[in-house]
Amino acid sequence: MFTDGGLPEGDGRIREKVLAGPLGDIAEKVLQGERLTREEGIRLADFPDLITIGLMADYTRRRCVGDTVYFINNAHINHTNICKNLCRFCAFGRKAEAPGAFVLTLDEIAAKVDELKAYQPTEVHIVGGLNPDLPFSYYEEMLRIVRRALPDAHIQAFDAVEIDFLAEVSGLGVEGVLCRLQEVGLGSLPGGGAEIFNPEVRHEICPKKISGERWLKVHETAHRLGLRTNATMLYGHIEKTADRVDHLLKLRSLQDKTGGFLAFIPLPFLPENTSFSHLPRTSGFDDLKTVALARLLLDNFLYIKSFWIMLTPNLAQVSLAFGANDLDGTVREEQIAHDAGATTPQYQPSEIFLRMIREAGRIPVERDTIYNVIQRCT
Ligand code: V47
Repeated sequence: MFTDGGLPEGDGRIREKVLAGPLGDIAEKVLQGERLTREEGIRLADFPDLITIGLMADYTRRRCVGDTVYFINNAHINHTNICKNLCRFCAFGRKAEAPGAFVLTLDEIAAKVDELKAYQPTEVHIVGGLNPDLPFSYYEEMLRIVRRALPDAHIQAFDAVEIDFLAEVSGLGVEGVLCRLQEVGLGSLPGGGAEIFNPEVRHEICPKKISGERWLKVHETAHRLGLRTNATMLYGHIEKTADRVDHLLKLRSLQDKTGGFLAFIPLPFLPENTSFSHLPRTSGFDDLKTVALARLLLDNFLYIKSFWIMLTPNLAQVSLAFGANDLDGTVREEQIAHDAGATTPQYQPSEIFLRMIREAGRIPVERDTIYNVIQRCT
């Protein structure tokens, strides 16, 4: 057991720990590559022995996706923080008249992407607030500007919540908006806005946001149109274990149906400057267990991404031993996490990713957004 590319043969301690322990039945299923149930997910998530869960997640990671760990040379742009939803967990969104509210003009966006030319990012990642003053033409023109300046970069832009908003603003519907944005360069959708699908939790943390069902519908529509998308889960606020598991299982079901998701990114809640600033930050223990849980339940997702900006580089690196196989990217400028108290830098050069990944005994690969290999850094 745990021998084929997994753990050292004959390590009785580990066998005893995992197979003869209270999660032995789940470990057997993991070894057989069998799908885990909701109840098993809840048992895993509630089980205090992080190492046991980590061993299973690492085994699954190695068997399913091997030793490659991905990173990307990308750049984030946040075009506005004015938002009509003002989610209670979010420190980034503002009312138009609030201090610090901003909208980048199209000229400012042009100047920003011009600056990016020097770094030749292979991805430009764009997300912002739901700003009622911006016409649909602003979004189309923004993508044209990025495409003109960086014709080879993949544009990953506008999460499902923004797409739903644009469908309303433009009167084009979700499919209409996605087609129009595809025509001007949209390549894929980021995974934000998923939060936690449970409607009661959603009502408490983001009462004005589209429902989880609607979020899933937007992704399903995108997948039907040939757009790949990512998925996230915001954890560590008021949700319960079962809410996390149910969230992951909803993503797994949609992935069974469409196969359109690329990466899953667990996002630890950062409480500063939010309505939940009284809550503590997530613990390293919980962060690693959440990565492992995602790897074990999301058996149809190839990429479990640890977003180093929110997780910290150190924990993101350790998460490579708990099921993760992607560290996201260079980023360069980030506001959503930093407004909520992230103390990480906003930029990390490729060399740091190489070191983080090699130190973990894995093979660094620079990828593009849809996981084509740009460079295998052996
Ligand atoms: O949609 C907002 C979350 C998301 C907070 O798709 C918060 O590859 C923690 O989605 N604490 C934006 N999280 C970031 C995001 C993302 C990041 C990196 C890669 C990808 C990808 C997507 O951040 C928001 C929201 O879910 N968020 N406020 C907060 N206080």
